[in-house]
Amino acid sequence: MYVVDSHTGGMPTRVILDGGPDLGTGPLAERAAHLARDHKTFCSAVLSEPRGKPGMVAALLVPPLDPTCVTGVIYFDVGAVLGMCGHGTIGLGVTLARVGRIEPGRHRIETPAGVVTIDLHDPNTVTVINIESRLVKADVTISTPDLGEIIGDVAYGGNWFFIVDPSPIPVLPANIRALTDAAITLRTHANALEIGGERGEPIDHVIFQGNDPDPMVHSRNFVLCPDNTYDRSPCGTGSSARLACLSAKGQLEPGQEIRQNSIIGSGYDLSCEPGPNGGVIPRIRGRAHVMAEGRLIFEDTDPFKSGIPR
Ligand code: PYC
Repeated sequence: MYVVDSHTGGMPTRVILDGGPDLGTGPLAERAAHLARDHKTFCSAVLSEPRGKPGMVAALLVPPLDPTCVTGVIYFDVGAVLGMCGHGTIGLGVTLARVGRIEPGRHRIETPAGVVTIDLHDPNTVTVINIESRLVKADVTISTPDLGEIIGDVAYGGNWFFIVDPSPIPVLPANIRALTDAAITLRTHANALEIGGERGEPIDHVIFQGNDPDPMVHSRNFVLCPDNTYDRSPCGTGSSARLACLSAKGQLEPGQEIRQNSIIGSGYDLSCEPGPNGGVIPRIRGRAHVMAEGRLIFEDTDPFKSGIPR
């Protein structure tokens, strides 16, 4: 299996250029469901330790249905197959350039959530123009014995988010453990209460918004991912969902650019335009760096060839 590893603002992406399972030729959402249902061992082998690392997202390249797309891609972390991944798409753009598959300029990429566009500005800088993102339900109250009453927004940005602003816990690196525990508790309660998408889609990510010490930065976030690790980047799909909330509440003008930092201080430049269905079309500009290129080997005699069970 041939892979290239990159990181986007500290968040790792492993692009699988060949050696993945055959998922057929159907719509990408069907192929993603097939991956989630029938290839759990493959997902764990690629991303769990010892071959993978906590937080890592894989980008499995597949043939696109839409011939105008440079590739199709299915993203997954060790907990779930994702509809879309913003940091992964920035990493994918930089990786495709590195292996000589794209030049600077505009390219289309097919994902299970829809076709996204990237602008590759230079070998490390990519703008993602994401699928239409939307606020689904504003000011939803969730009560938990540990956290009390928490108010947040349900929003979609290619994945399903519960966004809490302001965070009940300061968004500081020293609080990553406490933020992780609180976010897992909230997601568990949200899903038990069936607070999610319009068609019953469960919440897969939780965001806590806080202030950033830099006055030029709009806010700093903590994002819990499906694998129960936190996003080292400000989360591209989460930032998209957040843009949809700010825009719906009249707190962001079309085209207005804001800087969003992650809990570790890496950042995206964000803006959005109105979308055709009442949501917004987000633009996410960030930087990625390729770190490694190689073949993953899974020896039959290796007791951890499927990864260390979680
Ligand atoms: O950047 O959209 C994102 C993302 C999703 C999960 C991890 N990163």
